[in-house]
Amino acid sequence: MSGIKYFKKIISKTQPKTSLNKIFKYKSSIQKVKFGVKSVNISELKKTANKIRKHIIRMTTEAGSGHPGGSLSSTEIITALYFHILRQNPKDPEWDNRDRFILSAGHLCPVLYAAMAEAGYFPISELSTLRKMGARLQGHPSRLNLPGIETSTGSLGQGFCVAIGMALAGKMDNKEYTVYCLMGDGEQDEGSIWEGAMFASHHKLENLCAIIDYNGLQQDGKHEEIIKLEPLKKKYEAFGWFVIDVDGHDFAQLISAMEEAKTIKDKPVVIIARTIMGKGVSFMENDYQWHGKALSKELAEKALAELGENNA
Ligand SMILES: Cc1ncc(C[n+]2csc(CCOP(=O)(O)OP(=O)(O)O)c2C)c(N)n1
Ligand SMILES: [Mg+2]
Repeated sequence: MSGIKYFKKIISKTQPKTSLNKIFKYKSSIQKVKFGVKSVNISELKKTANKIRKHIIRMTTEAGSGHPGGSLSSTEIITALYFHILRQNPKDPEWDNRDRFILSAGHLCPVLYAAMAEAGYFPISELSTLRKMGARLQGHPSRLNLPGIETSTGSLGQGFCVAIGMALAGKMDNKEYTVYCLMGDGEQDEGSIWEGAMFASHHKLENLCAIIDYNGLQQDGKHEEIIKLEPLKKKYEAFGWFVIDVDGHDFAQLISAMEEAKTIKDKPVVIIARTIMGKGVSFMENDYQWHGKALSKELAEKALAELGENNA
């Protein structure tokens, strides 16, 4: 039996039939790279990431506020999750066996909303309602407002701890889902991260995959000027985690790390994804002032023109 057929057989026991086509939509694509039992179309993912970047610029400029810098640095991470890794069904967001995704760095919600809209959770036109009164797309993800959001986040450190609780519950109930959690590198300054890290390895939460958007910057500057992070890999290893270090803009590396994470036994996994704040827009790259500020209409046009060059 081929890898794909075998994977389909296993998956079809747990996943509604309607989403099977979506899961394997990259199968017949031209530029194929093999990862385990699934193929991935990297050029398709790049196009999707480019669309998502443009949504991020448009929606934050329309709102006049928000967090574009980290949203742009984590675009490939979120795209890899929503368009290759996560077993979810946008038409059935409460499906019991779905993989859980928690955006612990809740301020990065523009990239999450853009990916969810592109994946079919809600209409793309709704992206223009970001941060508007009464909108479902609040300035930080709100579980009560938007189906598909697993837990409300925004207070740094908390989403990670909820993700750990969900992984523990999944393990206790013998569930097949994996819990994925995206954190910021500045978020590592929170004490609750390290309490959670100890707890997760103590309970051998192999169904937990954390990802750190390591863009080197946070709200007020470089983290080595605020609270030194290094040696981060050694710290997580000392806390009992399996650590994978990757280029966070390289789909091949990201997806292979996420696939490898599924094979690790008895340990939670953290992927340290090296990224660039503001990635994709030359005048935003590596500048912490874009952590939490929207572009003016004029600058947004410039940014969209740059992104339009490798249009998707
Ligand atoms: C508990 C808590 N303290 C402070 C904040 C305010 N805050 C939001 S994002 C942020 C910086 C986080 O840095 P990082 O995780 O690196 O995100 P990036 O700047 O790269 O987007 C801070 C201090 C918060 N949301 N929660
Ligand atoms: Mg950061």
